[in-house]
Amino acid sequence: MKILILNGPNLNMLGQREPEIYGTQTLGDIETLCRETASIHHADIDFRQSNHEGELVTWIQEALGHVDGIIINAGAYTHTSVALHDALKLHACPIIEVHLSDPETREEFRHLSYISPLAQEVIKGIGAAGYPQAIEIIVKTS
Ligand code: CA2
Repeated sequence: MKILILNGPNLNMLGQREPEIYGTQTLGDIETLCRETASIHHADIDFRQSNHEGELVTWIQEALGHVDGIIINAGAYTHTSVALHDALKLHACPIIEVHLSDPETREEFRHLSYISPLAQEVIKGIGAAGYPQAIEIIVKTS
């Protein structure tokens, strides 16, 4: 089983600022957590981060037919990107949307998600723990 885990803009800065919102773990810590969970289930993960919308779109396109599930924390692109929505729509595999914080309890501009209509589940507000939970969901449903 192969799972693509995508992280959007500024998530490479995790652990350096705003720990009260996003926690103290770095993206590297989250990747380690994901690798541990994936290995328990003999799953293979491709963990990536980009600050560029087009690069994320390309990675989603390249994964067509090669992955059994996609986990995405699109960062701020969650609330703006029709391009990510359109790219994800090409996939028939399960898509799980993850957020460290709960965007719906924050500023109004974070309330709209272009990812949610395509997501089998949205996991939010539980910090880094949302990622292994998303892996478990994909493993169980595939
Ligand atoms: O809660 C989440 O996971 C978000 O996807 C994080 C995004 C935000 O735009 C979404 O509304 C919710 C922002 C990630 C920025 O991460 C930073 C980490 C450290 C310092 C500054 C930004």
